[in-house]
Amino acid sequence: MAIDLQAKIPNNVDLATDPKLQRALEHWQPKFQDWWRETGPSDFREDQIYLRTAVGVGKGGWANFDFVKMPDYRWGIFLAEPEADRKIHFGDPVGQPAWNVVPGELRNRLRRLVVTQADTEPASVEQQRLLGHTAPSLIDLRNLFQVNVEEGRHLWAMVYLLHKYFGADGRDEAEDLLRRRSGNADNPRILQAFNKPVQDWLTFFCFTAFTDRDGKYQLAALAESGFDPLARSTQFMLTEEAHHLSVGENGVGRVVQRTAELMEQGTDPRSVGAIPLDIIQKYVNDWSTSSFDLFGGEDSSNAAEAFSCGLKGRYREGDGLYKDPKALDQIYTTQIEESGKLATLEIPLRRAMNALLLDAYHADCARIVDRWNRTLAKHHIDRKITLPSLRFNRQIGIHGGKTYDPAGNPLSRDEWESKKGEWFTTESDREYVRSCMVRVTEPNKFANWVAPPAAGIHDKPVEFEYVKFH
Ligand code: BYC
Repeated sequence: MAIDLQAKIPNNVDLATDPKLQRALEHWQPKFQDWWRETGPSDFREDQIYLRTAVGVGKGGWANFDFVKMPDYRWGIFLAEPEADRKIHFGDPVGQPAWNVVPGELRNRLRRLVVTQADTEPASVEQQRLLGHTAPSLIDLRNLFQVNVEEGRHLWAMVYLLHKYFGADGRDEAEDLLRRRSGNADNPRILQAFNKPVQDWLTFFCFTAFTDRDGKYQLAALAESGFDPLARSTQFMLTEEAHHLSVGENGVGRVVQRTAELMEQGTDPRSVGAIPLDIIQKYVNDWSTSSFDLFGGEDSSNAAEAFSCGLKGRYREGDGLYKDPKALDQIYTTQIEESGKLATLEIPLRRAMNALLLDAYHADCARIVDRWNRTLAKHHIDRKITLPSLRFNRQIGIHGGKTYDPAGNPLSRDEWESKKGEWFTTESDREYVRSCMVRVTEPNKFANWVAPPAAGIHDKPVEFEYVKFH
């Protein structure tokens, strides 16, 4: 696939051969830049940041690392290489050639999926807008901005699909994506977790550990899609997403490590501006459970339709993990509170696609929490971070509105109310965490609440000057 890096919009989709589409996207470009100025990282515009920019999609050599001022970042449109004669590999149309145009009857459903995916990208940039001012180190500041610019690129990836395949409706949707605002009462972002405030770095690390991880699973399910341009867009987005997840996993891990080091030497973390384990646990409770909600209902006719018509597959569907590509005549079994006790609930498999994806996600979250717990054990701390049950604190789906403890045992509403202060942050916890957020701007220096990372970025050491202030 030809890569055009000199074009106004860098791309590997032959934009130059489609002048109408090119014009439409070039018309959207300044609006995107206005949106970035208005709601993207506040300040830091003149600073040189050591950033990765996508310049192609080939394995091993897809990105360039260099100093860039964020407003000059080259947001481009890149789709993974096409696979010759690709066939749809799940749902009712299994075995048919993958689509390169949108089948008319699937248009609305597909547009809804693309818009929902797209909406999360600018939302996260808006949520993280002010964090640069309290970055605990230069490398963390750089990582924040790396995540932000790439979420901006993911918006471009989805807006390309809207413009190219959805005509005037798609162009309207692309405009609306720049109009909605995270947390705005009148015009909020679509999914709930993307309207929550992200005001401190422990939240940022939990967000990138848990909420970006939802991104990984949703993108992976869309990368199975029978609509080939969506599959190829999301495949390449996953390549960039891996770094965002490591920022979160390692970020929380470094907070845990710092707290563990202090506890091991008998110092109360609070006495030195570091974060006690019980507060870390409360943040984990909050962000893991609001990320569970991002999977939609466990029993969902939307999810059944998206699977049946070949638009959204199961996690790693293409790797042959599942016996029946049609997922017919099978039952998904789970447990739900009924009259104060757990009872078995059976859901036809096709309707349980969100639940299946959520199970895979939960297992992945358990893996990262285990890793944090190994750090505690290494420092001889006899405590653990726990990942809540999928039933805990749910607003969406079969458990929405029911009350369970973090292990998933049913509780009365009164018990829940009396315990919730132990499980979720209070204003004073959040205020304490905010008070720890001191800005550090010297290379190789770190705020006292977070350990340095184990490694630097690309081929640079941790002590490298990742941001050069103007
Ligand atoms: N909040 O049938 P249901 C990422 C709505 S993150 C508010 O149960 P469905 C990223 C739902 O829209 C990945 N509303 O579930 C991370 C539906 O409304 P409509 C983003 C919610 O439709 C960090 C109704 O409830 N990508 O990339 O199968 C930084 C009934 O829904 C919520 C995607 O999500 C909620 N939590 O599943 C940057 C992939 N949950 O349509 C980026 C595309 C559900 O009846 N989206 N609702 O008005 C989808 O696949 C599906 O839309 C969902 C919902 C999985 C989100």
